Amino acid sequence: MVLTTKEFREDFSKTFEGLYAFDLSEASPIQYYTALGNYLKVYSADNWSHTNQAYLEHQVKQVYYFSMEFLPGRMLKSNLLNLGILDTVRDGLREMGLDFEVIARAEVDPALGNGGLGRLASCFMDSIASLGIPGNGNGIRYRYGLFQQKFVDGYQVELPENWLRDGNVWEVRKENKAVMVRFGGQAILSEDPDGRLKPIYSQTQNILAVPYDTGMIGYQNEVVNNLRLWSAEIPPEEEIHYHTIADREKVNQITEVLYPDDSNYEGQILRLRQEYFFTSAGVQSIVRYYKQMVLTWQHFPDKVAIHINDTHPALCIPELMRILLDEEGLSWEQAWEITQKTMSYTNHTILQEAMEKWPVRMVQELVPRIYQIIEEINQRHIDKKLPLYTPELTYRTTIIADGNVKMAHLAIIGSHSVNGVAKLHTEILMHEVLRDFYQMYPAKFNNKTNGITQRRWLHLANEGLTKLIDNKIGTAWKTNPSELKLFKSFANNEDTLAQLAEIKLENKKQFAAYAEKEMGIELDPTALFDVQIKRLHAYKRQLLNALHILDRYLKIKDDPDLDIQPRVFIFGAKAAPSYVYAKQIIKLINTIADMVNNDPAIGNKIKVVFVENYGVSLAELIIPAAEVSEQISLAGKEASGTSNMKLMLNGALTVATLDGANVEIRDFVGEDNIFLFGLNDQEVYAFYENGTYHSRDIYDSNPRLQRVLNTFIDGTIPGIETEGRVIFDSLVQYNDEYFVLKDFESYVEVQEKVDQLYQDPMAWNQKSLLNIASSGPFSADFTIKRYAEEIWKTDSQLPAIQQYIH
Ligand code: 9GP
Repeated sequence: MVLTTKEFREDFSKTFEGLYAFDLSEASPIQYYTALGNYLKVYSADNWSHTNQAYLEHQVKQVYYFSMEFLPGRMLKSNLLNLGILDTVRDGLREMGLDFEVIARAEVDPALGNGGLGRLASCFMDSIASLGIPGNGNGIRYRYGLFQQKFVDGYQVELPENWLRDGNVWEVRKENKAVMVRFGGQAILSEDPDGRLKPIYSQTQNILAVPYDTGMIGYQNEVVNNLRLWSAEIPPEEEIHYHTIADREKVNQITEVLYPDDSNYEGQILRLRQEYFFTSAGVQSIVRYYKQMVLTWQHFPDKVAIHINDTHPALCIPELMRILLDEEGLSWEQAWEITQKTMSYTNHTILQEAMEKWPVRMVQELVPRIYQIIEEINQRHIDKKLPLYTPELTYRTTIIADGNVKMAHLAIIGSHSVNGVAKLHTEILMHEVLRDFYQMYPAKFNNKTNGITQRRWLHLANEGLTKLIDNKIGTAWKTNPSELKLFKSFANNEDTLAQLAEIKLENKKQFAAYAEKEMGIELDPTALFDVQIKRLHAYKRQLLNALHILDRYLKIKDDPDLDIQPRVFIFGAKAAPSYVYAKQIIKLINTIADMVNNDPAIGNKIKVVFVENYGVSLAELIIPAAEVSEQISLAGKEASGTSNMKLMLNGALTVATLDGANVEIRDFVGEDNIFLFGLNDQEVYAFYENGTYHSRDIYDSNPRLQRVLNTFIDGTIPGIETEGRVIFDSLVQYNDEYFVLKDFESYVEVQEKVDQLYQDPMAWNQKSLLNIASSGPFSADFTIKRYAEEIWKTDSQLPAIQQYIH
């Protein structure tokens, strides 16, 4: 049944009046948006319940994707697109004299994640639903998301991100599905009448976990899956025990904020509390659902796949063990077999500091029964492996070591599958970082290169380009992204290339309008737009980008008439609040921006724009306008990256080290259509091994670089005495951990090549087109197909769901 604009207008007006009881013409954008959201919830309600019904009736296997972070972005447009009514609603609103874009912008972009990891989880939710795979997200409903970033005098300042201020129209509170999560106290094991050891709990703190469900709407396929986010509450029957505000606060705190500052004990224990809270609640609700199917426990892994996204949800493993052992009375062997078959784990980083470990004392204190189970898993692991491997190797793989619980070890031992997120990353895991485990469990290891949803990152974000592609190759790429390669046949078509350029220019103008309005920076849209958008971290080397800008700056200062390709350098990044060095880099880049943007000798030859509060919505504005994609991490450090894929899909040319998924981008697009530079991972490892890297020597022997670096400390860049000195020392005195100086020369060289190519618009546009046409393999649809087939063993249920409708 096709919705007409007339029907839409009538239903929407009714929804609006039902909600607000006043004249539609007097409303604010947020009210229109809320009414539209409510309208859509009703519009899609049948699909949501039919999907649930189909899954339960057919007793299909479902995947539960446990993630501490989700970054869904604004959902209004994507829900409309996926429901197939975007144009109708837009037209209907226009007929009512309302501006859809203004209404869409009223939606808050929930910042329930830090970066790539959380956004990946949301791309996966879109693909899982769009492929008709029975899948659920499981996470935390933080009352405050990742801080709102402001720049004050160039410094990052963090403000609370109150994303729920106006309510959240997409969620449904389900108190009937609440579960209890137990913390602290004691768990004393004692024999029950059947002779089994069971814990007797005393003095525990019981917290009510209340789920808020959000429909994950599949792309025009009538599927609506579920994202379940848990909120912590005082159980009504225990209100009496919470006398003081401080006591009540302790409960609220659990789901108060994403990544509370964990630089102190209180912060750390809170984070661990969050981890157990949402894993316990999620696993309990899965078990409860499973029990409706009246199957024996042995079938559990045939119906349930639990995916552990990074180590944060690794407590799923002892929690499922706890339930099977203590509540369902299974033997250890039975419970362990079921648990291992059910769990799978993705590693997203090789950085040691990001490898979670928790002090034993903390785990014992917070979740005593879970700790007992972890201890036993650990002991059994040792007992089983000691006869097979050397004691050194065996003890390197233990879960408990040096007074800590190592979450990655727990996740690997308790799962049947361990995957990395790009080919190179998986290789590094197998042969370097996790090589002991790879030796023990070679069959567990596999690669699943990340992916992105082309529906949000091309169709919605770049409507101009979408129209062009639709015209040239049809629309099938939206569900079968490999079709994008058909676009290659237009690589020599001058007319298509000219249209491509025009679309890019239009997108650049839109970003320029934003920069002018929000930041007062005037940009020339015909300049080359060069983009680096990702979390701020030393290994991602935003500093290298800054050095390149300064090198250009000095060149122009030396020769103001220099004929150089004008560039706009765009940055978007948040630094973790306690990561001082990253914040100093933000201050540095902001100060460079001020200096360069206001220097009449520089004019439009260089502009630097560091957007405030980078997030999904800003990415949707920046990416379509990008011409150069900066993927310049030190080789071997970036697990995958996903902005590299989004930027390529939108026609940016990649400047890259051979790191993360850049390697596969190179393979698909071909070496002629990417700008590679710098050390490769083997060379980096060789330097580590030989200890032969001396950044000071590079500084001493390269006058050009020396001059650039000296600007940090010689007053050239005003007002960065402290930051400039720290950064200078980190690079020159303390041996430049991420080889910025080593890669500088080849980086600026490759940037010169970028400039040269840009002088030939047809050649540039051709490469841009080839990038777009080669980006199909990076669709999350393919990634998810591989997860579903090879790890989760879940099948698409499209026919079963659609039979309810037809
Ligand atoms: O740093 C990785 C990034 O390379 C990857 O693209 C993303 C999604 O797999 O995960 C990031 N890792 C984390 O955020 C923390 O492990």
